[in-house]
Order: sequence, then C-alpha cells, then structure tokens
Amino acid sequence: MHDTPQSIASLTSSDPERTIEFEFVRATENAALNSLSWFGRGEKEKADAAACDAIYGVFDLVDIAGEVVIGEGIKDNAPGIFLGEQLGTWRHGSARFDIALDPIDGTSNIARGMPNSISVMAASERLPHQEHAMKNIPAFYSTKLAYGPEVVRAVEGGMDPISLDDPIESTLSKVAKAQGKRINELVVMTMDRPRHAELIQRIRAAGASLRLITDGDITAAVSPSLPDSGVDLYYGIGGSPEGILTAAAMKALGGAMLLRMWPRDDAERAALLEQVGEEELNRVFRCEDLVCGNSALFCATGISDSPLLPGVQLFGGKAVTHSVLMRERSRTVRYIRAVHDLRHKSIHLRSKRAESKLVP
Ligand code: VTB
Repeated sequence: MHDTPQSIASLTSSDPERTIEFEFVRATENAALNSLSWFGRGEKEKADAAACDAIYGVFDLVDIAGEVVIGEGIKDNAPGIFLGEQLGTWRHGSARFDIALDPIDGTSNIARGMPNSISVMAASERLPHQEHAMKNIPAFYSTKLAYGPEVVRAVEGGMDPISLDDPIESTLSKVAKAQGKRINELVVMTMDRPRHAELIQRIRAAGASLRLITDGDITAAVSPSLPDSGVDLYYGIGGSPEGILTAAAMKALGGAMLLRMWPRDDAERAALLEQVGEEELNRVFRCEDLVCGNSALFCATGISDSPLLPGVQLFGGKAVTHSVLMRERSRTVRYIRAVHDLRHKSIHLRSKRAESKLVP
C-alpha cells in the first residue's frame, strides 16, 4: 500500500516528534555556537546565559507546547531555563511535551577551556491522561549506575540483575561476564570527587581501569551505551537533573541506568523524607520510571570534545558542529555534522527577539 497525503499527515499527528526533533538540533547547535565565545574565559555564567538565550530564541519560533520539567538553577545557582517555564509558541493544537535541558552540561569545563561540555535537551510527549512524562527527582545529587545494551541483553538472558545494592566488585564481575571480558579489561568512568574516594580505590583494587572526569556526567553515563566509547560502566554520584536527560538517551540506545537519590547531608535527607517519604527516597529508579511511555527524544551538540561528540571546530570563517539526535520510538541515532558559514549564519536570540549574527 502506498502512503497518501492523509496517511502522512496522520503519521505526523500521531508522532509529532518526527517533525519537531530537528528543531531540537537547531537549538543545541545554536546554544553551542552562541556560548563558544566564552570558551576558556573563566565566566561560566556568561557562557550559560548565551546558551540559554539561543535555546529560548529557537523555541520562540517553534509550534510546540513545551513545559520545562527539568531545568537549571536548583543545582548551581546559574542563569538558566527553569522548572515550569514554557518553551514554544503554545499555539492552539500544538503537541504537548515535557522538556528537560541543560543548556551547557560542563559549564566549568567551558570556563576553563577544557573538554567534556555539551549542550543537551530531551523531550517526551505528554499525553492527555498523563500528569507528567518525566519524573522530577528533588534531590540535588543521585547515585547513578549506567551500563550498555550488551549487559542489558545478558540480564534478559538470565544473568543476575545489576543492582545498586551490590558491592562494586560484584557489579564489575557481572559487566565483565556480559561483555566477554576480564575485569582488568574493563574501563569505568566516574567524576573525580572526594565523595568517590572509596569507590575509586575499590575499582582500582579490583583491577579495572578508571577514566576520571572533572565534570559532565551525562556524556559519561551515556558512554557505555555507545559502541566505540571504550567505556564499559559509569558509576558515581552526580546531579539528579542530569540523570533524567541521561535516561532519555538510554531509552533510545537500549542501555540502562539505575538511579537513587543521594542526600548530601542530614538536613537534605530530612527535607526529602518530608517531601517524598522513605520509600521514594530509597527507591531505585530505572530509565522507564524517569522518562515514561515510549516517547523519548535526546539531542546534544558538542561544545568541547567528549566521548559522546567532538566539540565545535572553527576554521576559515566556518564553524563545524557535531550533534547526536535519537528517539526511543524509532531507535534511530543520527549523528549530524553541520558546517555553518559564519559570514551568513544568524541565530534567533530571545534577548534581541531577532536574528543575530554570530560574528559582528
Ligand atoms: C554533577 C554532574 C554534572 O556538575 O552535577 C556536577 O552531574 C556537580 O557535581 O554533569 P559537584 O557538585 O561535585 O561539582 C556537572 O559535572 C556539570 O554540571
């Protein structure tokens, strides 16, 4: 049977992600390009503000009804696009999406001119009966354990499940077995933080290699699910909002992540107990609990090099960006390399409510 114009229209209306997904690439590309002039300048707030301005600017022109359910601000007091804000024109009939974003994951890296920074967004269609399509985890930090599709398949095939309650040594054995490797061939990624001192020491004692990063645990947690990243496991305590963005990517890549809130101190524990109760505080969330249903879209553009994406390259009046766009429904993972001619390129900024040149 051939498609008719009606069937194409109905495909689009039953799956609005198909048409709007490319606007997300435009948004993260523009955020990366607009923040680039702050690279290495020690002004992380200014880089972040430039990225936000560009993302707002793109969505001011897009017909969706997007609500930011995971935004910035809670964690680092930065300028940002906050929880509850609306993105898109909200024109009558626009598709309703929950949006999670981190205009720059790794702002400190940008400020210091270091690798591992991306602009990242995720979205999930909110259906009429749903209160939310994405979960808001109120803790500042969560423990996250992320592994790739081979391990997922091994568990489906009968291997003991991976558990956040297992000692790290036994998790390493399971991951090694699932991947047909020895423990000393495994590479584990985590953030270099004092709170990980014991974890780091035990991973090394077990014989696995560590790749320590300073910041940016979305790319780190996604790495084990990418075929050529050279990373087998991500484990560590990092920002909770980053966990939701990671979950959207994992659903499209077929990997998995376990996440549990990690209160920083007794005061935060008490506040969380009051807010969500003990069961929820101790609950281990899976990606499908964090991003519900089968609508998950994840999009990122590299600002500086990371295991997920190369950073922006500038030469001869051109900027080259590398983005990844993926959706759970199709499981298509697109890598999009774009060449921007800076003499012609303009981006729409919220602050100017107009198209603006990147270079004066
Ligand atoms: C984490 C990590 C982020 O900041 O939130 C980290 O998830 C903050 O941890 O990717 P610290 O408070 O220990 O610095 C990032 O690395 C960047 O936002």
